[in-house]
Amino acid sequence: MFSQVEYEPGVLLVRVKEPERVVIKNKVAVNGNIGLNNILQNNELRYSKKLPHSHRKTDGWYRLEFPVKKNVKQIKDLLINNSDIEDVNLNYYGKLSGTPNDPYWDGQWALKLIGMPSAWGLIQPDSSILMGIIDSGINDDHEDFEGNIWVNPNDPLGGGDDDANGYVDDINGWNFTYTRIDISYLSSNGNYHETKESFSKSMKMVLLK
Ligand SMILES: [Ca+2]
Ligand SMILES: [Ca+2]
Repeated sequence: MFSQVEYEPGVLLVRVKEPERVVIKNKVAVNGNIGLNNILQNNELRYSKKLPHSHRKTDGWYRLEFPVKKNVKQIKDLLINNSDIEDVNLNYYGKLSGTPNDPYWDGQWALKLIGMPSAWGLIQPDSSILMGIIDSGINDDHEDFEGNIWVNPNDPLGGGDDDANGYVDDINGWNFTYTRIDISYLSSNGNYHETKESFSKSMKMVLLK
């Protein structure tokens, strides 16, 4: 998730309409029309650089640098109306935003309290990471958990402790409160513990209770 919050002062990213004809070089649009060169010179273009491209359709982009005191939004409007120019953009800074698109986000007060949005920007999804969750159980029908709950490959259901770790059929985790495999969700106060959902997209959860 990215949000556009600011842009680089004095800079425009510009694509010429016919890259095989118009080339911006040394502060001049070579083979460009008079109007285009007037815009560049009147606004004191001080540097231009052709951006690397990987395909003919992405050719023709330039980074243009004007004095930072110039209003690049005004220059943008002038350029976009020029017949030699196909597209103009401000150079927006991309900034990671950890705020999810969950419609119930506003009600999950605890996540904001522990600074979860910042953590989301740091976590790299890796399903090989197992994370133990100690809580009051889990609603394993929750759509956010689908495919994200750890499955013990060494102790399938069947009534035996196949992996000999002392817990019979600990296929997703263990309920230490009652010494059994039941890790279903139990809440006496109506609160939902969304931290589990918060991490579940990044790693596999081992459920403990
Ligand atoms: Ca076991
Ligand atoms: Ca078993």
